[in-house]
Amino acid sequence: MSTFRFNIREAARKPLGLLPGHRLCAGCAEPIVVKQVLLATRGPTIVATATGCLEVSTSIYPYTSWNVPWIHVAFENVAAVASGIEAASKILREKGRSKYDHIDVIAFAGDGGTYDIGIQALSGALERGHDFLYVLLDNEAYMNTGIQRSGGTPLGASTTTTPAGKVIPGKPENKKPIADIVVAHRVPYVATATPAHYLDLIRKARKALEVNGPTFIHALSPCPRGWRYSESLTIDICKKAVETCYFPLWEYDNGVYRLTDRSLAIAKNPGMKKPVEEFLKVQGRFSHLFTPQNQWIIKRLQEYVDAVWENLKSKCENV
Ligand SMILES: Cc1ncc(C[n+]2csc(CCOP(=O)(O)OP(=O)(O)O)c2C)c(N)n1
Ligand code: SF4
Ligand SMILES: [Mg+2]
Repeated sequence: MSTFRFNIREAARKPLGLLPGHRLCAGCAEPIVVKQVLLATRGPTIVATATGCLEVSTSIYPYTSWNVPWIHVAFENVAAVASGIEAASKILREKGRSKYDHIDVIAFAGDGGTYDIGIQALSGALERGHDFLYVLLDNEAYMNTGIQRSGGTPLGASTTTTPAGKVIPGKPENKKPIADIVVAHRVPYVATATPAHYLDLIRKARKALEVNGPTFIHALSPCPRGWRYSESLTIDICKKAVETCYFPLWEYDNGVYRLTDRSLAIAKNPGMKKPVEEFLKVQGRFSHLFTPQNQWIIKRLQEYVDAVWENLKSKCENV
C-alpha cells in the first residue's frame, strides 16, 4: 500500500519536470497535468510522448522544455516505446549495468493517440504487463492538427470533422469508454483525474508509479482553442466536468473500484450533482445545442451521463 503523502513544501523544492518557455497555448491543461504527474515521481524518470500538442510545443528545435530524459515517438506507438524503455532498464539492472534500482517510466499521449491510433500499442503493452504509467491527456479531439473528432469526442461536440450545421448537429456518437477498456485488460491500477483536483491527481500518479505493472490515468485536459472558451476558465471547466458527473473521479485498485475527491462527496449528497448544461454552456463547441431543435441532444447526453454515473456508483465499494 502506498505511504506517499503529498507535501506542498517539498514539492515546491522539487525541480519541475517541464520547464516554462514551451509554446502550449495559454490556458492549456496539458502542461498542468504533466507537471502534476511529474511531482509524483520517485527518482530517475524517463518520459515518452506521442505526437500531439504536448510534443510539438515542448520540443521545437533546438529547444526543449523537458527537464527529465524524454523521447518523442510516433503518433501510434508510445506504449510500445515505453515498454521498450522499461524492458531495457530492467535487463540493464539485472546485468549490473545500471546504477538505478528503479526508473519511473511514463507515457503521455492525447486522445487521438490513445482512443484511436495508439490503442493497439497500448493494448499490447497492458497485456504484456510492462511496469509503466500511461497518462491519457484527453482534450477530446485531435487538437494539434486542427480539432478533428476522435473516439474521445463527446456526443454533440462541434469539431472540424463533425461541424454543427444543416447536415449534423455535432458528433453523432458518444465518447468511447476508454478507462473501462483498460480495466478490462485486468491491469492493477486505473484512475481518472483532472488538474483542478490536483491533490487527487498527484496521489493517483504516485500510487500508479508505485504499483508493479501497467497503470493508466485518464486525465481530462480542457483545450481553450478547441473547446472554444476563455483561457482563464480551464480549472473551472474541470470542476464543472466533475460536479455534473460528466467526468467522475474514481480509481480501480486491484479489482476494487472507489470514487474519490468531489465525486465521492456527490455520491453521498446527490443534491450536489449539477445538470450537464452547466458543463456545456461555457464552451463554444456546444453552443449550437442551446437551440430549440437541438435540445434533444442535451437530453440524450444527460441520460448517457446519468447511466454511466449510476453504473459506476454500483461498482464502487465506498458508496
Ligand atoms: C500516423 C500519423 N497520422 C497522422 C499524424 C498527424 N498528427 C499529428 S498529431 C495529430 C493529432 C493528435 O491528437 P491527440 O492525440 O488527441 O493529441 P492533441 O494534439 O489533441 O493533444 C495528428 C493527426 C501523424 N503524426 N502520424
Ligand atoms: S490547441 Fe488546445 S491542446 Fe493544443 S496547445 Fe492549444 S490549448 Fe493546448
Ligand atoms: Mg487530443
